[in-house]
Amino acid sequence: MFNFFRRKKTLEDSIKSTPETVENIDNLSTTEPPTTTETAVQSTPLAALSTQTNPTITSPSSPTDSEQPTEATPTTAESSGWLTRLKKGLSKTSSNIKHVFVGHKVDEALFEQLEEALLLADVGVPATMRILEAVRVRVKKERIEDAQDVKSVVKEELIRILEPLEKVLDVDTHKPLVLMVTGVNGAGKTTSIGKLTHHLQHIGKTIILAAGDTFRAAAREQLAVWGERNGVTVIAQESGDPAAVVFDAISSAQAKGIDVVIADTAGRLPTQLHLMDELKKVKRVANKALDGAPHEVLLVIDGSMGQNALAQVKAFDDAVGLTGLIVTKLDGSAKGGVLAALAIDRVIPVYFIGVGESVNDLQTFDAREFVDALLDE
Ligand SMILES: Nc1nc2c(ncn2[C@@H]2O[C@H](COP(=O)(O)OP(=O)(O)O)[C@@H](O)[C@H]2O)c(=O)[nH]1
Ligand SMILES: [Mg+2]
Repeated sequence: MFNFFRRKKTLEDSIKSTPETVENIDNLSTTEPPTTTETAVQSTPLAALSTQTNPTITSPSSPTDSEQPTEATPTTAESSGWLTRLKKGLSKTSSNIKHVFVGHKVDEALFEQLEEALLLADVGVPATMRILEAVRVRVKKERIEDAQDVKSVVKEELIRILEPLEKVLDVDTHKPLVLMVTGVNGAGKTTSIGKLTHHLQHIGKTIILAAGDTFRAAAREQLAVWGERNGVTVIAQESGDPAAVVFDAISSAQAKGIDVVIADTAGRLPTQLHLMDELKKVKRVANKALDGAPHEVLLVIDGSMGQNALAQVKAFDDAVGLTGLIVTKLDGSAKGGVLAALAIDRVIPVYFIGVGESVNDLQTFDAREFVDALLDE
């Protein structure tokens, strides 16, 4: 039985403060760490980006509008408004599914429409079949005759499917904790790092960011803007090897007693095998810098990518062994059902969901809250 009065989790609740054992990521380390010069960049103020020792990065020009993170306005209204944005984002899917239950008898036609609505919502075939099977069994067993009661069964089934994805990000077991953030271009990696930095600071953690997207100068600058906004150090290099940047960032964090290193990486498609190999190298080199690092390998996926997201999860997981997901843009055109498809395909925890572009728009994933946003009136 579900607890309908469960307290809403806050982001702070979701970040574990009690240490517990964390699985060690495979030690793939074989290569020598790259030798690089210290390139720590204090990111405040942005206009005066300067290296602490050997400057190897020049002051970046202002990012373009499209790269500029949205100004943070952490007002109470905003922090309570994220659920509204999530609901709005999911509203099309929501109305498609809810429509099935309006003015309908509980019969075969209803089941067929439900199946169609779930498939259209990106729930995918296996999860849709599982929900339909459960609904049919319960309708028969409990002699359900009201379509609204069928909706309640669908909700319960969806929650049952999604609950295994709920997991708390443990930020206390390792120091420094090293998070490596991966994904395709435009998924929301850098933005999510900015938001996560803000929230980790809020619970008293110190952070260093590693600008591991070394392909584009604009990518470094975008991270530097987030660094400036949050007042944290960004380790960057003008060009070259993302593994070297991550190595430097971890070494710097160790030297300065920093709690968390978050490594950004360049967007890549799973089909770009050489780039996937580069990611494996970043991981190996992180492990050279600190045994056991990276402690978390996160994949950021755009929630509106539908079934494509499944392929991304599989490919990145096979390549670098994912420990968690961040699903972004659920405030936009995402259909939402992809989370159920993910939960059936490969259970990788969804640590956070992105529900907007500003600093407070990162929330923990709560299955019940999500399903309520999808199917409640
Ligand atoms: N609406 C919305 N936009 C987002 C979200 N997360 C990221 N974005 C936007 O998606 C675009 C790409 O984000 P970015 O972090 O640069 O992606 P990256 O290439 O993976 O680093 C930017 O315009 C972000 O503002 C989100 O949760 N909701
Ligand atoms: Mg980026």
